[in-house]
Amino acid sequence: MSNDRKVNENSKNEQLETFRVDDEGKKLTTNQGVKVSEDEFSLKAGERGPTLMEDFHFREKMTHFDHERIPERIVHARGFAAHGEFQVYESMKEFTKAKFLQDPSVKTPVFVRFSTVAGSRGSAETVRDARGFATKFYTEEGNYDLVGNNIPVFFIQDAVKFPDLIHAVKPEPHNEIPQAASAHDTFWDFVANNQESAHMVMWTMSDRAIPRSFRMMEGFGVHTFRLVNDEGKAHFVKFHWKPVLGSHSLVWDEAQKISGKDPDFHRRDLSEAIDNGDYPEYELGVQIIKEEDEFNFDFDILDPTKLWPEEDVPVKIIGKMTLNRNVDNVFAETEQVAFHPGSVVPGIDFSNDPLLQGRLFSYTDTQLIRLGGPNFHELPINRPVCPFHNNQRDGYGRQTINKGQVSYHRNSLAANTPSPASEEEGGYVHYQEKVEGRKVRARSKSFEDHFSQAAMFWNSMSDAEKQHIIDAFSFELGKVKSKSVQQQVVDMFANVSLELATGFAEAIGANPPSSEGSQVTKSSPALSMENTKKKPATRKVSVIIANDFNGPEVSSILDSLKAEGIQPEIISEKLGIVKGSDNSELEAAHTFLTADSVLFDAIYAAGGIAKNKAFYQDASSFINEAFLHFKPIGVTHEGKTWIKKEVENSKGVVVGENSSGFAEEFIEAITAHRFWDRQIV
Ligand code: HDE
Repeated sequence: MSNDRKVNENSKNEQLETFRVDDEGKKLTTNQGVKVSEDEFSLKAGERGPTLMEDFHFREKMTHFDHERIPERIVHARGFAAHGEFQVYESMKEFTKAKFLQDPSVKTPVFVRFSTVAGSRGSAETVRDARGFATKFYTEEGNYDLVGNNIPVFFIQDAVKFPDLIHAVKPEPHNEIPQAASAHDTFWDFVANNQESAHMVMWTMSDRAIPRSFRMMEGFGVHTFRLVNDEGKAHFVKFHWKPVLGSHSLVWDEAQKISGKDPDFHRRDLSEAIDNGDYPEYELGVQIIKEEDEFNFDFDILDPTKLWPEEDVPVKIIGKMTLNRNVDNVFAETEQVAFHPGSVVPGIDFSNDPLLQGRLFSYTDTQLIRLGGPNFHELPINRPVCPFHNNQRDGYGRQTINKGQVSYHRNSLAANTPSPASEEEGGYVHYQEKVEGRKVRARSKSFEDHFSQAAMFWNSMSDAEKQHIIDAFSFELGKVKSKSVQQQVVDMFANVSLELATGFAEAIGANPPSSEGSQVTKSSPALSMENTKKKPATRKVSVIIANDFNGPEVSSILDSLKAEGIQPEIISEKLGIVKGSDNSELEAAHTFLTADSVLFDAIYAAGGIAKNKAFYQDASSFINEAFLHFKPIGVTHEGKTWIKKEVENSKGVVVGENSSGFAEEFIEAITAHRFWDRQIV
């Protein structure tokens, strides 16, 4: 590996290191560096007298505090991030000249911020919503931002409608209700009157909108971009992130309860996984379409409400991203990071998707108000790892001290530097797409079909997924007060599926739809999470146990779980040591007061004898709730008496004594994650 590469690989961390400060063990000073002798009492004229203006320490401390908040993001306010690295598997030279996609030995530092869209900064994380999945690649040619979502399509086709969409989904202005939820009149009124939203609404009403973890969801660039190679040849491209653990979801009842029990569920999951060394991994995939094939599809490839079915345009996996470092300070890193879909490097270019074109304006504009001026690129988290030089000067918060008298181009006093770089020298040259047309405010005819892909999505779902979608519509529209809006939505979604629209019309007491329903029969198996990868690793199992448990057998079962990367956590009568029959010890991390069934992927009722009879009741309702959420349940020894008969004989409930056989079967059940057919019978 050459020295240059090594510099790139380490440089973001090294660069951030110069800004990281550890205050522990240091003397307290003012921001001017003057040591402070007293920090509990302001300066007064006499012990009972008025405070004095000359107390510079008080004034500085209070002023800084008064200005601690910055405006939260207008969308995606609630987010969490991590550092990591990206490596390409094989050179992408055939398609792009982007340097970070050429050499498998190059590790490019990345920073990824995940978010919900609608909620404000303090809102719960397991709400029904799309998730942001924004990646900043600190490449040696400058920063490249892939600012995507966990859903491959969007609600609208033209950026000019974005303020309307967001006004409709945000809390209603007269009472600021509801927080972080689309289950209200204005959102559904927008949907019914902007029918291009149909496809994305199918995704947000599906289980995709309640992910189990940031580590278990896909990411999509959504728009069509271009890859351009060193001969100037372009291909259309869509970007995908595929989580190595597969994509998995919560169930709606569980998601709502977690919002109260642990509103930080997703950030806790991500940061704990990184702390444990279970680094989240995602493979980067590309779908590529030749320029000459632009019009060979039954949808317009520039339309952001359409995906490219993976069965028609395969996803080529080209590299892997690993998140391996938590942030040190959420404000300085996660909050101050500024993404921009227009941050591209040579070899990656835009398409004419009208949603993308509008985003290219919005992101800089929003940072100006949010980060307070034009120098946000100088914040440590936003700085490129390569040098940057230009004639931009001054503004709020300027950190660079530019030397010399020249700050303009063209000049002779500095030999006309900084000088533009030719394409050969790495200068960014826009792809020379031929464009002609009249100035019109119009929707292309090729953007007019709003329902075929929404129907394809429905057709691709498993029975359980379909039922969850009907339930989600029933919930959301059940919260809508306007009968007219409810009916408009029923009639609209009959164009997607009669079964769907009739299903939720019935639940909300609306009239059945009058339309014929959709004639679309196409499906795309890749869209169903039923077909995703399933792995037991990093799944959390709550082990319910009391004193006198069977020491040797339980510890052997726990060892087998851990060997698969499963994470058992002990719940008992009180925190601290629980003693086994053989005097072996386990440490309880939770009680029924501090933990909740919804916070675990599976339950293992391991037995023992409790002092307090209430323990059995708590254990039984804990297990019952997991059962209703279709989760794997394992029971051994006295644990068998804690469960109801109908639970015992159901799918995904493993009852055993023999530790090796039991462990194997229980691990198999954990790998399956959920047993939906409990619901269908
Ligand atoms: Fe965004 N979006 N967006 N968006 N978006 C923002 O930028 C906008 C869209 C996405 O973690 C804002 O820095 C417009 C699609 C993510 O910091 C703002 C339109 C997709 C994030 C903005 C869209 C996204 C944002 C708010 C319609 C998926 C969070 C704060 C044309 C491909 C990034 C900010 C982070 C954030 C505008 C639509 C993804 C206002 C005008 C489609 C992941 O600039």
